Amino acid sequence: MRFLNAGESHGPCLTGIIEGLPSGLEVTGEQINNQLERRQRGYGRGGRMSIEKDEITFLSGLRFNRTIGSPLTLQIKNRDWENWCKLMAPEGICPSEVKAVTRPRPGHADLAGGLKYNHQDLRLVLERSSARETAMRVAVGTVGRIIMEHFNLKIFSHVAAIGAVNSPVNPEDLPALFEKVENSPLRCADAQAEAVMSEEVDRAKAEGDTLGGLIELVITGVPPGLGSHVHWDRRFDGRLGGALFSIQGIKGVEIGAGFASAGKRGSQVHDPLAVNHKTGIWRPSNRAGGIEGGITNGEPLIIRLAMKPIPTLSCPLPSVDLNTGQDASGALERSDICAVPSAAVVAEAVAAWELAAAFMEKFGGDCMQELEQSFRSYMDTVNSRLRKK
Ligand code: EPS
Repeated sequence: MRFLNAGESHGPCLTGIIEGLPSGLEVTGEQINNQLERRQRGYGRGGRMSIEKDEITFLSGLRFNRTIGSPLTLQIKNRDWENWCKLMAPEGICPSEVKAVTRPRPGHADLAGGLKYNHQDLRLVLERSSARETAMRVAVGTVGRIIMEHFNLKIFSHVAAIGAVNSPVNPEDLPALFEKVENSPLRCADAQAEAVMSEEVDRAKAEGDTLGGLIELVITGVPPGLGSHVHWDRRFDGRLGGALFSIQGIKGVEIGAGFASAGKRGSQVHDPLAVNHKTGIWRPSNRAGGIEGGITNGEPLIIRLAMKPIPTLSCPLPSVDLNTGQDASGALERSDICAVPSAAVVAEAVAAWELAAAFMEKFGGDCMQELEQSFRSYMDTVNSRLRKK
């Protein structure tokens, strides 16, 4: 299963095409729209989110809410296009009111992208590097999530820190705290920490600055056996980590005990196995975070992501004007102060997609019945080997 997506932040729309879906999967616009709405929430977003109300349109691959096996084409219109249709017109000549962006924002793709593609107007970079693209990744990831939920996998996320303000919530408690997290504008289940986080966002805004933070993901119900130890590019930690790293602003990905395990002894890090005569072979701890040897091991996936502060600052950092070669400050663009809660929803979708792709690879089939049969027969073998009744 694979996908492509396209679309500029202020272009007419975002488009996604998924190829390799089994037929007979029930998909509704409402399921995708709910996830798109979750991504648009969050304290700290800028003016753009009051313009957009992301909604999915299906252009192919679905009939009466069932996939038919052909490529599924998804579209999200950009409402802001109305304000940009002249400045971003796909055809015609450049109107005189277009002002080229020539002062790269430090930390943004502006300069590196402008050099690589030889663009004089850095807008041609920022339009596609923008996190607007993540709306389509959530839509595509939701289709993966629908497959995963069909097989009882559940995906949770929360914000573990905004800037230097930490939440005391343990990721393993997330399933029980789901409602609190969902109702929190910062995706933080602890009211006290959330209040301090909000103040921190207000302070950054007042000072023309931005904030990053930490996100934690927990995925339950993952069967053992996704990914493989036999070849580097089939290792699930590598694939999941790579996909999560591709989310705008993500600078660190940890699985399980991650960086902390480097300073400990093996006996303190690895998860012993035990046998319970009623429920079978199990692990009393999950420091591995659900992956061993590049393969899911049947424990919940526990993943931690570090997001850097957004590089568009309303008090910009020093830069250089590429037109004049003189010192200048970085370009001013409308942006967010903090997008960590939205990035958490994006991370859920990206992880769901990677799981669904690995799931399709392992269990395969062209239709849902084949997928279900293959999964059931494999799980019967696994459960008997683990002595689970
Ligand atoms: C973004 C800048 C802002 C954000 C945008 C990401 O957009 P604009 O330049 O239109 O104000 O709102 O995020 C989204 C549009 C979105 O849907 O999440 C950036 O520079 O990355």
